[in-house]
Amino acid sequence: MHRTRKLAKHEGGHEAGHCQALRAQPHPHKGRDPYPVETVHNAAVVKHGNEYIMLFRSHLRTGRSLIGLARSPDGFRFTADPQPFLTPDRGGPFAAYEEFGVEDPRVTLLEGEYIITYSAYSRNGVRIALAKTKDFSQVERVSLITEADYRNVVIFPEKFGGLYARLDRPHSEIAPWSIWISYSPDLCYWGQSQLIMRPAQYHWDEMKIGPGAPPIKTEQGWLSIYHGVFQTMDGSVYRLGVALHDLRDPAKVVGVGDSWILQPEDPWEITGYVHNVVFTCGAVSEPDGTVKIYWGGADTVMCMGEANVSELVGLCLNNARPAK
Ligand code: BMA
Repeated sequence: MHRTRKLAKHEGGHEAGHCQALRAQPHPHKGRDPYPVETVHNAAVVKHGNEYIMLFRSHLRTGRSLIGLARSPDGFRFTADPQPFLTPDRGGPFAAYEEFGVEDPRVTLLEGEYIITYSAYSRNGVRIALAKTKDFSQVERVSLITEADYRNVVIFPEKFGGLYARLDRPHSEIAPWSIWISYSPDLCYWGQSQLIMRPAQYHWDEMKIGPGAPPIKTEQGWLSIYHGVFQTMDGSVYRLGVALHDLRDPAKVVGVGDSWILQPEDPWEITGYVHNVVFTCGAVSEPDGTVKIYWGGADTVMCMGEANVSELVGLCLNNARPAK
C-alpha cells in the first residue's frame, strides 16, 4: 500500500537545543493521496505572497527521488499540490544527469525570481542543477552548475562586488568534506572557489559538513545553518549547527558555533528511512526576529522549529570554534 506522509502536525512545542521545536509527528495520510511516495523530507521553504511554499523531496518505491510542492498559510500546516513540482528530465538536455532522481532543493529569492538549486543524480555521479520560477506555477531548468561530485549548493540572496555567490560542498577522496564558496557573473559559470570552513576534528561535525539553508542576512553577518556529521559504531549522526559570514565578504567566516543547535531526538528523527538524521534545506526569517527552521527527520518526514536569530548569531560570536 502506498502512503503519503502528512507534512506537519503540531504536537506541542518543547526545547530542543536552541530551537523551540514545533515538531512534526508523521501520520499516514488517510485521505486521497496526491501521488504515492514513501517520504516527505529535506524541503526548502520560502514565503511567497501570503503563502509559505515548501519544495520537498520524496523517495519513490524505486528509491529514486522527485520534488513536490506544498502550500501553507502559516508555515506550519502544509497541503501538497496534486502533482509533483519537478520530476527527472526525460529526453531533454538534463536527462543524462537526472536519471536516478532529483533531490534536496534549496530556494533563494534573487532579483524577483526564485532560484532553485537541487541535486541531480545519475550514473555519472551527483551534480547540482539550477532552475528558476517566478511564482511556482511553472519551473524552468537553466543550467547544470557543477560537475560531479557536489551536493548542498545554497545561493546568497545578494551580489558581492557584482557577482553572485554560493556556498557548496564538493566531495573529495583526499580531504574532509568541507564548505566552499564560489562566485558567478551570471549564475551559470562559477569560479574563484575557495575552501572556507572545515569539519572540526573529534567534534560533533568531524566527519563532514555541508551548507543547509540559504544564508540569512542579519546586522552582524550572514547566518548559515549547516549540517555536520559524526560517525559512530552505530552509523552516522546528522546534526545542525550555525556559522556567521562577513556581510560584505562572505568568504570570511566570522565565527562557527561550537555546539550543535539541533540533533535527532524525537522518534521520527531517530528511526526512519535513514536513522539519526536531522537535515535542513531551508529556513524562513520572520519580521519579529525569529526564524522558522525546516528539517527532514530520518529522511522520512518534515519538521519545523523556531529560534531567535540573535541567539543563533550569539552562538557564532560568543561560543565559537575555529572555521578551519
Ligand atoms: C546525505 C544526503 C541527504 C540525506 C543525508 C542523510 O548524503 O543524501 O539528502 O538527508 O545524506 O541520509
